[in-house]
Amino acid sequence: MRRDVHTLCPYCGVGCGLIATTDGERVLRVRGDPKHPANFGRVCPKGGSVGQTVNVPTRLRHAMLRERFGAGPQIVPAAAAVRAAADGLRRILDSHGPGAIAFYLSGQLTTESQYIANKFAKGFLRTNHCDSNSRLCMSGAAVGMKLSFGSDGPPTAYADIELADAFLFVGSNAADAHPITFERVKKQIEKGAKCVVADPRRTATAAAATLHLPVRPGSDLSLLNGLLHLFRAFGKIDRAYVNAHTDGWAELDALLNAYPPARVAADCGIDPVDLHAAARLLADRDKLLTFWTMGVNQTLQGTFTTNAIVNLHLATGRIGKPGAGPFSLTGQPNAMGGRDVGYMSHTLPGYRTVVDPNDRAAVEGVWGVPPGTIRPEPGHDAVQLFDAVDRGEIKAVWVIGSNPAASMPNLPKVRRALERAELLIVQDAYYPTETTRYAHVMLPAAVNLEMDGTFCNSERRVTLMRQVVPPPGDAKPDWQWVRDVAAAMGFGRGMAYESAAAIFDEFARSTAGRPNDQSALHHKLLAERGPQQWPFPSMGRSAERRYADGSYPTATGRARLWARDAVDPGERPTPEFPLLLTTGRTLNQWHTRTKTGTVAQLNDRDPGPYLQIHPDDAAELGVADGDDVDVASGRGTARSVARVDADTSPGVVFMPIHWNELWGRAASPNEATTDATDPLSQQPALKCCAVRVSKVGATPPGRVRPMPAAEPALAAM
Ligand SMILES: Nc1nc2c(c(=O)[nH]1)N[C@H]1C(S)=C(S)[C@@H](COP(=O)(O)OP(=O)(O)OC[C@H]3O[C@@H](n4cnc5c(=O)[nH]c(N)nc54)[C@H](O)[C@@H]3O)O[C@H]1N2
Ligand SMILES: Nc1nc2c(c(=O)[nH]1)N[C@H]1C(S)=C(S)[C@@H](COP(=O)(O)OP(=O)(O)OC[C@H]3O[C@@H](n4cnc5c(=O)[nH]c(N)nc54)[C@H](O)[C@@H]3O)O[C@H]1N2
Ligand code: SF4
Ligand SMILES: [Mo]
Repeated sequence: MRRDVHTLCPYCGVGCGLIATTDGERVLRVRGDPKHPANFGRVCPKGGSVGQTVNVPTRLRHAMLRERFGAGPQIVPAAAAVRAAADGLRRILDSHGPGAIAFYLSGQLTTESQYIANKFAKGFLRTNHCDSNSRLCMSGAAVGMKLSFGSDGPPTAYADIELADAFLFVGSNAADAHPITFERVKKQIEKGAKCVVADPRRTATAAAATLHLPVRPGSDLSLLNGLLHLFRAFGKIDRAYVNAHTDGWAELDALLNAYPPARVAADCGIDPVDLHAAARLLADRDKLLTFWTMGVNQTLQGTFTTNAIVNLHLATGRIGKPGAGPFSLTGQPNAMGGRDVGYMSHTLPGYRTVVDPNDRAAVEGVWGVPPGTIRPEPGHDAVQLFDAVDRGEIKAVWVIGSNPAASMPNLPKVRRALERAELLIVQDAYYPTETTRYAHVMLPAAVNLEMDGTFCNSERRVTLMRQVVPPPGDAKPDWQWVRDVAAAMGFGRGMAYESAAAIFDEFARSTAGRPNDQSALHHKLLAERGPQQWPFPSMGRSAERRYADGSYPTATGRARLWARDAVDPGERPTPEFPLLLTTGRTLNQWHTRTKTGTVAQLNDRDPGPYLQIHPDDAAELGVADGDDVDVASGRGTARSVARVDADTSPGVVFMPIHWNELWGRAASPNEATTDATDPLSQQPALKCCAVRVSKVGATPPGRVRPMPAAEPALAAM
């Protein structure tokens, strides 16, 4: 019996709705959901092929235990793995206290799984060392929006794209990273809208723009202050809006004097004529959307740059109106859900924080735990967390849905930490990954086509996914593993959920009266009425666009204009490390490739790693296209293959993040990247590190190594 099931794409934060056809056992076909407001039936190559990633030899089908680092893993019954995880955590909890236990979660888990893991950590084990890969991703935008608006979460909706007449992309290569959203933007450009892209590389996004500004890495704050300086000169400041709805204009107004076009063009390494043209294009149109992602967030000044982006909109009154506003694009499919449930080391459900006594008390009430249970100090952020493991302070880490041995900066240090962990629990859907090599306990997870649950996308839209096929072997949804380990530790009460729907109900209740109120949402409503945007409060109205009335959830009810002076972008070229390495994505691969690496047509299109380098730099180094190169920083050395290409700026080299240790020794750019972090958001500056590139030896061009297969015994399972 064939049937169609509504689900959604497990890849990017666009959050495309999918319809999967199944015979009950296999995924027969996947297509875009014509009614879903994120994609109206469209899908990109990754979403369209996701059905092929489910039943592959590299799935982790059974639980495994490994006695110590270096020993071979043994397949064990699920109950034995739960026992081992529970006993290990109990031993460490009793002998070293909660501070010795950490969780590292993911924006690729369902809201339900994120919620229960966060609750278990902060409300039962009483450790706030519960962070997530969103720290590497959305932290700068989240902290920046909270400072500017009083709340995280973008104010905009995808429907604004069709209403906009100008677009600014800052550090976003949406054509590759958010392809379906960018398709909509492109249609508007074809209809006459103008588009400016600031990126050190001429990306597919830049190529589709009206104007590309090839800014120097880390110079965006200067650019944004410079644009607002020119808007002011053009008489585009909306005084009425500024007076009625913002605080801080006087300081910002004074700061802008220091950003005349000549200085800004010099800071950014761009032509002053282009700067002027960009300002004109963006000033002359009322309906401006500004998109930003990792080129902003993954810098030492990501929070400040977010503030500066918001300033552009507040100061010109282009916010809370159709077709206008700052639009932070979410990376992972459910990083927004993770922020909603408060899965960062300083946050709690409902956009609350651990440092606020009222917030703690409210969440303790929802969780049914005694007053004073939640600790008041923020836990370690991702970088600090693995540092604490390295120092031996944190002894147990439970990783769910991330691959930190590939995706964290400064990998030599992270690997050392993982080797030292006394108990590493890795809950993943695939095997091997770079991280499973270090795991003592491996718990097999269901993937999204195998379970019920919700994701929340970039426009704050919550979509329900329904199980399409059963998970293989002993794999099960993430929340069930957490529940079962909690029960085995004696924390049954308060954690004994029977369904994802029941967890969602509790989560929804926790948001009542908060900026991200979605207390009237539940699985049944989402099944009957389709995906919904928050706010979705029980008595009030849901809103497609936030802040339409100009009132903000701050103490004064006004938004804050922050005067953010350009700060030192961190690493600069030196004689020893004369080039700047930036890192990022390609259209057909997803992160560490556990999924996309199994799909032939995606690998055909994006077959292998490379180091993009400008012809002038390559000539100076004697590097030719296809040469093996070493990319060295003070921290470590990555090895790649040179792609000589004038689409990157001179002085800036680029490596995609998708090919890591399983592909080839030292293949990951994170061998070299810096783990220095933004002081406000603690997000590492993955986009900018000083490196030296040198040729290793000529190799045949076009060499492609296959994804390593699972161990033969596992492949047969
Ligand atoms: N195909 C695909 N899509 C994805 C993902 C994937 O793995 N594959 N991952 C998803 C996730 S989790 C995320 S976070 C998003 C990321 O989405 P994006 O942020 O759009 O992707 P990146 O390639 O990481 O970086 C974007 C651009 O930032 C530029 N950049 C680097 N430094 C600077 C700078 O200082 N200033 C400016 N203005 N630009 C700079 C880079 O050249 C790069 O083109 O993509 C999501 N979508
Ligand atoms: N140099 C550099 N480093 C970066 C970045 C960069 O731009 N440059 N980007 C950073 C960003 S923005 C991000 S988001 C991170 C991403 O980094 P990671 O989170 O490490 O990337 P993934 O490969 O997506 O890892 C997800 C893991 O979860 C598994 N998985 C998939 N679905 C499920 C599930 O439902 N349940 C469970 N339990 N497991 C599942 C996958 O098999 C995979 O092993 O990388 C960061 N690292
Ligand atoms: S745009 Fe993103 S969400 Fe949509 S199909 Fe592609 S990867 Fe999936
Ligand atoms: Mo991300």
